[in-house]
Amino acid sequence: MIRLHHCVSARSFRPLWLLEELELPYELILHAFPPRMHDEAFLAVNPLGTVPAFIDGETRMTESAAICQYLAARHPEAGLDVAIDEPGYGDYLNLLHFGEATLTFPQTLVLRYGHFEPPERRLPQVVEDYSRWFLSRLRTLEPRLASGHWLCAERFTAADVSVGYALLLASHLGLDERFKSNVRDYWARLQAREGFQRALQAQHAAALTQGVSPTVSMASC
Ligand SMILES: N[C@@H](CCC(=O)N[C@@H](CS)C(=O)NCC(=O)O)C(=O)O
Repeated sequence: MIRLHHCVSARSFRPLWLLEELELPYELILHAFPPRMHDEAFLAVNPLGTVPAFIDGETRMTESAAICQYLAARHPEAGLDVAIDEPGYGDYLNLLHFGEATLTFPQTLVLRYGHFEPPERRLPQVVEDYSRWFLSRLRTLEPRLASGHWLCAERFTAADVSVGYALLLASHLGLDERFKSNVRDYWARLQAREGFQRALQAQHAAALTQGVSPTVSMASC
């Protein structure tokens, strides 16, 4: 069975959400954040010490967007993948990776210098600069979302999960108040999905049964 190592609301939420969208069986292992500090044995699973760590038979992966791409491609019948011969294929790959490489990256700096570092090392200027950077990158989605409910291929895909996670993280950072209208509506549509709601419930239940705090830690990314 697929095994996913996860911290509450960390990037491993992407594969968790996709697993729920696909309704696949999986084992969810919750770690307190950061796992490398709380569970030395985890370094044998992922020497980087980061989540996600994803195991499917002989396959081991540690990049959240790549795991989404893998799962969607392995289950094409669900339509969360965009096939190589579909017109939206390039758009799909671009947006899937945009979610992590372009959107989550500046948020990591906001987290670190706004929440994670001890007060004397916090840098409000970095927080504001990278919040703006994130929001300006996000604004590039506005015209795309004016003409469609989802990002590409005229349906919900793994690219929406990838970008959707960046919106979830933004909401934990209070940046959702600065979303423009089309992104705000899109974020509401994403949250209304049954797969998204089931993923939230799964992480909450697993946290409680595995003795991990179910509360979002602002340091968890
Ligand atoms: N690019 C990777 C980043 C993975 C990553 O940095 N995960 C964070 C949580 S969001 C983590 O585990 N940090 C713990 C640490 O750095 O020790 C991905 O998208 O999965």
